[in-house]
Amino acid sequence: AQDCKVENFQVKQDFDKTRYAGTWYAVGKKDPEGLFLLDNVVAQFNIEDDGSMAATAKGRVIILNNWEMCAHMFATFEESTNPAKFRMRYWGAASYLQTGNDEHWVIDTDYDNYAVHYSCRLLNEDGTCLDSYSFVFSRHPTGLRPEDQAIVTQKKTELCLLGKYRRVTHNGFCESSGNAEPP
Ligand code: AZE
Repeated sequence: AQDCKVENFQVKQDFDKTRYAGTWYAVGKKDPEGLFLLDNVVAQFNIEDDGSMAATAKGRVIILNNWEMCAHMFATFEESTNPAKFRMRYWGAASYLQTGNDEHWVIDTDYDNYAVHYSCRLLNEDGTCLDSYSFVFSRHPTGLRPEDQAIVTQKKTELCLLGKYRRVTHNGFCESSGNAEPP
């Protein structure tokens, strides 16, 4: 019962962005094509005064001529008819970072421990995804609780991405050597 068509992927029912707000540590990720956040990825979701969702994120990146830095990113989210499906406009604190406008789907979350995010950037003719990225988030920097691991594995399978994730390490890179300028 799995055709891997993006339009058939199930997202979180009755997603509640208020309960989603706060800090999430990326503990797993599936990379898209091209430049991407490497590790030490922490996202902070907020609800603005007008009720819309916004976020900031940090993560280690390597840009230009192998310049390693902590990317400080901002995002605003546009809602759709499905409360768990957003359009994310994002940009970097510095101009040489990435800007974009990606899908941002919340596939599953219990709000207190884990979340599975998904974004397809490019569809194939048959409706499957050609270029996607996905984060497994935890409220705990140490990782997922054992009882959440099976759920997350199930969701990876439903996204047709099982085996394509890597662990995201947290070693404090974005807490110290943060905001240097490139040479
Ligand atoms: C996400 C959480 C919500 C806020 C943002 C996120 C994504 C950020 C990127 C950043 C890429 C930066 C690069 C810089 C050179 C989903 C983690 C903004 C995809 C590649």
